[in-house]
Amino acid sequence: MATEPVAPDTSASEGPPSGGWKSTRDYFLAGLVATGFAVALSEMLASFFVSAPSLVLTIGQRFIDITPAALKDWAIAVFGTNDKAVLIGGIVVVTILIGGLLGVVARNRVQVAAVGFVAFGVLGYALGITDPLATAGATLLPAIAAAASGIAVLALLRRLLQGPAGSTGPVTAPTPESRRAFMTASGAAVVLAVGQVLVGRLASGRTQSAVAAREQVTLPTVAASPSTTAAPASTTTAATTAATVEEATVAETAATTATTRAEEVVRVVADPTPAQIAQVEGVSELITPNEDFYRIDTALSFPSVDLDTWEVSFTGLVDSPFSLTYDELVALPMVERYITICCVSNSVGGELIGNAKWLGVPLRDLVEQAGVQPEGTQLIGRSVDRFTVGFPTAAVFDGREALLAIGMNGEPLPVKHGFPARLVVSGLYGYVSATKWLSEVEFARWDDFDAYWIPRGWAKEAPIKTQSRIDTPRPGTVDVGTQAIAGVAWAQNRGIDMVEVQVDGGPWMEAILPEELAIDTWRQWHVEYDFTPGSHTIAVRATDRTGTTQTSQIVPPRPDGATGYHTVQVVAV
Ligand SMILES: Nc1nc2c(c(=O)[nH]1)N[C@H]1C(S)=C(S)[C@@H](COP(=O)(O)O)O[C@H]1N2
Ligand SMILES: [Mo]
Repeated sequence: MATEPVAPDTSASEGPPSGGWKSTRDYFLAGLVATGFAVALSEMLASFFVSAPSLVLTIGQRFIDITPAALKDWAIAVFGTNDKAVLIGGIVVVTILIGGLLGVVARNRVQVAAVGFVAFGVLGYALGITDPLATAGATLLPAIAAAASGIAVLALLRRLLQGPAGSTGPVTAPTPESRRAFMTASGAAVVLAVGQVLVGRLASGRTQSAVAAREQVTLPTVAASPSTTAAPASTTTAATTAATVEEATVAETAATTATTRAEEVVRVVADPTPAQIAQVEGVSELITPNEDFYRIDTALSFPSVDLDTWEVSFTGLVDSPFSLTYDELVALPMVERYITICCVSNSVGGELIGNAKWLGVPLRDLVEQAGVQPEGTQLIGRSVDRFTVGFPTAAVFDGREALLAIGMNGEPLPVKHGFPARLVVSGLYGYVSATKWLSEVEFARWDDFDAYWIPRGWAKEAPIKTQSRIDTPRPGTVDVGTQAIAGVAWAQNRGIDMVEVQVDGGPWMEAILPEELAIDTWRQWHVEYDFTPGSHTIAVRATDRTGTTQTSQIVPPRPDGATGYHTVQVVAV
């Protein structure tokens, strides 16, 4: 090839690299292709087995675990909820770029490049095996496949570039024919790699096994209505013991299970009445649909739990440790409760909050069964992915709603919200209370253990602060004339007593509140306001049942929750 400098006649083990810049580029490309192929193959294999971790995801997960809090905050601030996608993309790009350098090395020293790929595989295995669901055998497979396929593809492309003599004689520039063959092979490898990624996505053994397991689950369901004539006898019997008007005690119909479980009881909660729901357009729905519910966790891929082996255990400073299988858990007496959960990272006016009907076993029943000892002042909730929360054991006994939940809005917990079981505690931020994919409830001394977020700069005790949010109007323009100003306010476990709205620093106007659903849920509010032309600033503040009005003082989420009034600027035209 005329444009290519003639390769200096140096031996493969000494002297400068041969072939100049164009050649370097070809070998770099070969390295990129080989590494991309290797990553794609190992990801595809990992997706076939629940016990084989994705090497890319485990590297990402370890990265998240060791990342200093400041970098994490920066990533969330810059990339928002895309931070995980950016991390995964970054890991893939960096890995493939390193592979490109290995390709350049392989031009003269193919063995050194091979060692590089083996190092990739070893590192992948070492990190992969730290995945809580990984088994050694299943982790070896993608690691070996990555190393072996990387070496094989690189060796093949190198051979094409160097021609038959390349393996023995000195490295020479490729002929036009060999370069064409190289480009064709590279293209084919890229196409294959993309295919592997697609197959992997479809197969995704982990997610699918949890999704499939979840679909098999039958929650303790409730008869259509205690008064329905078609209701099974057990239902009628149980209904006669109904505790309150709001709570009918109904036996499960065991719809799809063969056995009748007459003694199993669910205290259902009545659906909201029209008087409890604001009839205002633009306000958040009183019950957040599962699809719209915010999601916050440190998991890069959702932990996939095998229901046949899953257990939740009660351990630590207790008299009678025990564990429950999923079937045993589901068979326990359950309650339904409307509880609003929210994230401490929610900024004023933010969206990291939602309200759901949770079905679960009162945590108090389980803690009493375990017999927590007086020194067991901290309840630690551990997850299958090794996340932890910790809150005062006293919260289980102070009368608040605290559930070991298995159902959300009438469905088994969605995988991303913690299937098969999670904690939900009224009045405590999620990071100290709401363990998803729960595996263990352990009791310890308060000072003996700090849960996941505590060393990362967040408060150890984190009661939810009284807050309110304007949902409508949104910032922007509104029509001149009478418009609804509406939103939600929350003070879980205390209840919202009053919401006030202020426009342009004028008098505070008391908002209309529908009847309260529960002190554990947010409350919708609204006022009608006559907007005059021009720009306006709307502010809101809530007062809880203890008589405390939310503070106007502006503080950021860290360390224990943001405060300040939510304000919205509009221009009426
Ligand atoms: N296993 C696990 N559980 C977890 C978390 C987590 O990172 N891992 N995050 C907590 C935090 S910070 C919050 S705010 C809630 C969010 O619950 P959601 O995603 O169902 O809304 O889950 C909590 N439970
Ligand atoms: Mo959170």
